[in-house]
Amino acid sequence: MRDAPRLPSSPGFWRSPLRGPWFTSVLGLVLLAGITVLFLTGLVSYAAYNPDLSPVNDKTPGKGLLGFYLFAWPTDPHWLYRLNQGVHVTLGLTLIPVLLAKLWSVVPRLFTLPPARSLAHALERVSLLLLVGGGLFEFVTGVLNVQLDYVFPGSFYPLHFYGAWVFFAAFAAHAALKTPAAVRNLRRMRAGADDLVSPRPAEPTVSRRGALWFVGGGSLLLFATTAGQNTDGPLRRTALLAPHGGAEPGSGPNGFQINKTAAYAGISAAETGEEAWRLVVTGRTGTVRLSRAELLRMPLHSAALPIACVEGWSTSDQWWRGVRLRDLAALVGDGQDPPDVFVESLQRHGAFRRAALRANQVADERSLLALYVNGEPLSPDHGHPARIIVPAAPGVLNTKWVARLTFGEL
Ligand SMILES: Nc1nc2c(c(=O)[nH]1)N[C@H]1C(S)=C(S)[C@@H](COP(=O)(O)O)O[C@H]1N2
Ligand SMILES: [Mo]
Repeated sequence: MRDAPRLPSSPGFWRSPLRGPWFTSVLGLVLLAGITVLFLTGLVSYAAYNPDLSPVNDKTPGKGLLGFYLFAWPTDPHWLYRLNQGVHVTLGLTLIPVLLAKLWSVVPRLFTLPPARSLAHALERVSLLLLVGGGLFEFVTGVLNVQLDYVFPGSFYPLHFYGAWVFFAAFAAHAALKTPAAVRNLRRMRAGADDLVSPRPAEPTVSRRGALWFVGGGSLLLFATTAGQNTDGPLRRTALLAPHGGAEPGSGPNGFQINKTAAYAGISAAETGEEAWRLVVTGRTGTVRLSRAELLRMPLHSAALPIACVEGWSTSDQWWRGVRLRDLAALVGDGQDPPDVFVESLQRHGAFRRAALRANQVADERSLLALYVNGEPLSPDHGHPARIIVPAAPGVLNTKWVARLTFGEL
């Protein structure tokens, strides 16, 4: 081979005949739609924590104006967070092959010399650095959180949240500049002169359409091995990419996914037993302490609600049975128009041992302090003797091993 260019900055170095405006444009338009949905479901997911309600709910304090869009998270439809987070995580994983193929398709541009021809060109390249760096950062932090179960306890949220704004700003600018040309490129299949087209292409081993099928097949495979984590029937076993190594939930009424076990949370049988455990409820008119037996003498109600975790897994609806939160509010003088409530677990350490629920969540008659699930007392790992369950709320607000409810003051 005479004169084979050895440097990635030489135009002839990149030889794949697949590269060209058509291939890059197809992938770019898929990402335009997909990443927009990821950004929106991500923002919604953050709002679902009700972060402006109480500092304990807010994993990114100091967000400032970036919280401009927050709203009171509703309780209807009851599967709202399950759907939103399922879409966010499943779509994010499914887009990985598309993102990688898109980066591969434009990689020659990374090595273009001179690095900057003008100030405008320099600015464009810096924005591309934010785009590529931000995109990789968001996908990597997201996958780590889903797969490794809180590798960065607490700090995942600010990283992923601020990263999303930086990435999406660069993404929006890039989309505004490139979308018109991408749409034109799709219309005319044949590539004209373009810096992505190799000046000395190698023999093709696969057509452009074949390559797209390959990328799409990769996406489909990721989808098929992820989506099952949003069920708890036999389909759950198809979720090969769901977090593993956690507690085996076993079978029977309590046989659905466990996030943190009682042992992990440091909850002992001694403190949850009939003798020791009391629920402390405080409100406008004072404090009452209730044993489990006393709770069981209150009116019990049922609600069919899922657990849906930020990590992207969820259960189908489980039958919870327990005391309505608003009935507990009524015990301490807050029956009419129940206020917000601050929930505390027996657990002494860990980010999820406390949570605040908004008045609309307390008022919903499906919001329970659950004592039973699917007809049996809660198992230790699912929060025995009592846990919170609220329609449409993220799993993190469904506090287990509840010890104290404080109505009104957060
Ligand atoms: N006390 C306490 N409650 C908690 C947690 C926790 O770590 N400690 N984890 C929360 C999270 S993140 C989820 S997704 C749900 C999971 O409930 P499960 O383990 O019963 O499925 O519990 C929530 N309640
Ligand atoms: Mo969770």
